[in-house]
Amino acid sequence: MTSERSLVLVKPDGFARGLTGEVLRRIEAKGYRLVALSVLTASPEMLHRHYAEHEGKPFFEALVEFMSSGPLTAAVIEGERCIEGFRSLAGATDPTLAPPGSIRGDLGRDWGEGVQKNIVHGSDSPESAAREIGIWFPQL
Ligand code: DAT
Ligand code: MG
Repeated sequence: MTSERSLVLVKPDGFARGLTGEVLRRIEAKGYRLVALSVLTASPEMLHRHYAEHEGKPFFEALVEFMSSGPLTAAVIEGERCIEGFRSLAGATDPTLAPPGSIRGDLGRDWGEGVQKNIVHGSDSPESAAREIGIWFPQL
């Protein structure tokens, strides 16, 4: 058994476009379970912690500003290899390069705003998942 948990965000662009249900539908259709679900507007402080690995990169401040610009949906999902599995469902970071069939490939738009508005976040490793779940759902 390699059941694991991952932290998923429907980012403010996806939330504003009404895509939360579509993202959750794909997660559930794949067979992953929802463990926790929350709608909130994240503080810059939370996002500095969440995106700590990117601190100092040229896009970091704009990313934090965008991610704190409005409500988003945070979820913890659970299932066999769901960390890798959700990354596959999401597709590549750049929505133009993400394959059709993936969330970013089907729904993501890169219309002059770079790759920032790519609808979803998913943890990239068990260590990241544990760290991120602690930030978004400290009660778990
Ligand atoms: P991912 O979200 O696929 O894990 P990442 O961790 O490399 O990608 O980057 C986090 C987010 O930061 C990403 O979803 C969008 C934004 N981002 C990444 N690279 C960027 C770049 N070169 N310019 C602008 N935004 C970028
Ligand atoms: Mg990442």
